[in-house]
Amino acid sequence: MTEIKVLRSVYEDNDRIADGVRKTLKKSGVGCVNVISSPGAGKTTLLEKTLAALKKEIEFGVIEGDISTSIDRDRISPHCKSVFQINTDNFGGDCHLSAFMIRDALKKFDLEKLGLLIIENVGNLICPADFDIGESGKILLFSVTEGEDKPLKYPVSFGVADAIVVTKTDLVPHLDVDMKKIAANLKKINPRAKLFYVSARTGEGLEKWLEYVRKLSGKISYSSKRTVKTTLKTVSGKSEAGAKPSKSLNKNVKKVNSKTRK
Ligand SMILES: Nc1nc2c(ncn2[C@@H]2O[C@H](COP(=O)(O)OP(=O)(O)OP(=O)(O)O)[C@@H](O)[C@H]2O)c(=O)[nH]1
Ligand SMILES: [Mg+2]
Repeated sequence: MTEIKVLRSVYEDNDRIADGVRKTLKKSGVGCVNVISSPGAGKTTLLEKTLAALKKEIEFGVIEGDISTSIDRDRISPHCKSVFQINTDNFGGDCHLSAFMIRDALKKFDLEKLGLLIIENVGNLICPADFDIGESGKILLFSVTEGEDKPLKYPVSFGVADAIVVTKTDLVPHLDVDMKKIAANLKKINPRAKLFYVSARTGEGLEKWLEYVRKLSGKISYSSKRTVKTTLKTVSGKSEAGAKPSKSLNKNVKKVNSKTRK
């Protein structure tokens, strides 16, 4: 039973610090999103494209989270002056970021100048969803190579997301993936999340995603930690729960599915 007490204490301490982070961000009027996915789903690539497209409009800050290396920070740096790398192996090698890491990292930013702080969490589809880091919204990336069943198998991560970005859609014609099943599973687990289907490689779907990011910048009204989901929904307008993959994507899938059945 001692173990349960320790775990509760870890979460309570984290939540308390996360509330402090949120207060600080709110005071400066900075939106903050926590980007979560399994390793390699395309977080840094999507961020590179997003920053390159919007850096003249929005003053971004980026916190990169990884167990070790500064590879992602170095990829983001050409597009953003304010990037800070957190390596969790300095804190025991955690598979997720914690609120105290963000609290300390905020000291490196001129918050008054920022419009949107983007935090790329450690690549992991389980632990980051359990740790509030003071964000105003969670964005989950899920690549088409991961399998249609993943929303069902990782319901917590998919369930807490305010927006879900299905990535690498350019690969669909080469895969035996059922995009309708993906859409149905996403809707089943999280009917309120805003859905995007994008290819960072070809640019398909990026415009809609960029429009969403524009709306997140600087205008988020923070309330308390667990109600931030509602807050994001408000700034993003009407919920697109259950959005369907684009027509061209469906066409590609049909083509490939009929090929593979032969
Ligand atoms: N075909 C294709 N490949 C992509 C796309 N986006 C990312 N990739 C590739 O996927 C791999 C992983 O991309 P990253 O952006 O590093 O993924 P990540 O989620 O940041 O990875 P971690 O930080 O290690 O968890 C790289 O080889 C990218 O080039 C895409 O839209 N299409
Ligand atoms: Mg990355």
